[in-house]
Amino acid sequence: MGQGDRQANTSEARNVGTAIIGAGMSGLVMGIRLKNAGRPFRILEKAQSVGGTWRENTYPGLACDVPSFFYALSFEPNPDWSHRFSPGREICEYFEGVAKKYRLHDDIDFGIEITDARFEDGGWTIQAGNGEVIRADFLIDATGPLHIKNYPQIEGLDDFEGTMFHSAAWDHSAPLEGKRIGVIGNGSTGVQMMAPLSKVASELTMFQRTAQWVYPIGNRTYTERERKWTRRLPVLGALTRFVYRQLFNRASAGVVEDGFWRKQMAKGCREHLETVKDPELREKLRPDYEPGCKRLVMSTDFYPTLEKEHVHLETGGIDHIEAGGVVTEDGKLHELDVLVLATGFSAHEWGIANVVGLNGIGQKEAWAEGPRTYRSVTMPGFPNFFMIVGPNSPIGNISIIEVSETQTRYILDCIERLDQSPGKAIMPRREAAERFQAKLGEAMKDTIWVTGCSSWYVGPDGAPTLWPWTAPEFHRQMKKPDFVDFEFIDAV
Ligand code: N01
Repeated sequence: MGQGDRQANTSEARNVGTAIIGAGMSGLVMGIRLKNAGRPFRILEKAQSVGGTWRENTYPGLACDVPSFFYALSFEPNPDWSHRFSPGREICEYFEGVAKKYRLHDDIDFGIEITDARFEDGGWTIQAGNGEVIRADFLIDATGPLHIKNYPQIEGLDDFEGTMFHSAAWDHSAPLEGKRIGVIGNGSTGVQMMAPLSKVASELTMFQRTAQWVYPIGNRTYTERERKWTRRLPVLGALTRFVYRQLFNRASAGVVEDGFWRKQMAKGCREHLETVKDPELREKLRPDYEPGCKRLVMSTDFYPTLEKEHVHLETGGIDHIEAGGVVTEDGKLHELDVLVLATGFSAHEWGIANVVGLNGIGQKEAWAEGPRTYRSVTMPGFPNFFMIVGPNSPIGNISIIEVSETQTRYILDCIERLDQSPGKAIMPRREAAERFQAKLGEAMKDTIWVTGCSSWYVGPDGAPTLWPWTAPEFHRQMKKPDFVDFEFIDAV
């Protein structure tokens, strides 16, 4: 688009006040905060419904391995959770219910994919895939880190003649009953689907490249009686949430500092591995790195599933894929009808395709050597731009719901601050962001994530994009924006 066309388009464009990209959990929370504050906003969502990751992922066995009472908004308790770790569909319905309650559907443009946003003429010009140009004073990226599917680079992948799909694009029309099913990948996703698939498959094979530590936490069902009491006495739900929150926030210290919780995590995983009866299988499942270095997998049914007669664990490495199935490095063809790619996400392709800040510098250019933020939420050189669950958010430490609630409150504080400085835009000072990055790098050295493993936590620059401090430290740093670390520039 030429400069002249752009100017003509921006003057005609609708101004939405604040543009939030994505109607997943974070986008909805941001919308609620802005709505409660009486501020104009639109949520721009590429799909036709809300729920983000919980809308996209529908694979068998999908659940959240953070307890449901904690994986819920603090201001929207739900007494009706069916399980300690409720199924994905139930979580999606919960967020659909929240969106409905706050009448957020009136504030969402569905089916609008944002490809490009740039700061110009004191605000953001946002280009949608359908050709529409939107103007906004504030731009909030709520796209999250786990939405771009990672398709494995395996020779012959497209030659497979059976049914093949990524775990986040489950083909529910594909018959599974009595089929020979293969699963590539043994992260949280691959592990969760194994037990349900084993109940329908004639043969089920998991192709494991790197062994995973598995921490055993059972998933119990809440009885109707328990739910009735939680409905009657909301304090019971609040208490359950409080207990899980305390437990998770404390235990998560184990990933950022050595000590009691790290030892407990390791002990739990190692003891659980010893429950595998077959010594050969047990050794195949034994990782050669510290528990917690990769994102911990939680399951009590994975090992028993692998011990079933018709379930196999292949660790020999995949050589190539051909029409009939997967060929491992020993030359053996594993014939398959269905192949599931539980191969995760491109977790380091942050945000939308193109975000351009001051002086025509794009986010990708600014992050050529790895993501650089100020407290995960803002970036120097990008006025009135905010990220929810951006790089170095504590997604490997605490409930992501708590992360979003905290960051959205912080963002609103920044936006409201501008009421006192009309005509200005806010962004962090470069030296404040550099100071934050330096401390981050220093603290990262004590974390479990740098003890020698490969994982999606670690970016291409070799640095984990997680929060290297404890949960209380997150809340301390994010309690209120420290406005001396920000600059207010003319936005007119
Ligand atoms: O993805 P992953 P995921 N050849 O990246 C393998 C969240 N989540 O979808 O370890 C062969 O963890 C790869 O092997 P390796 C949670 O945060 C939450 O499972 O790289 N294998 C690995 O085994 C989680 O961490 C819940 O050697 C290949 C797997 O694919 C995150 O989502 C539930 C390969 C990818 O594992 C991602 O989990 C589910 C190749 N070419 C997910 N390429 C909750 O309950 C990749 N792999 C909240």
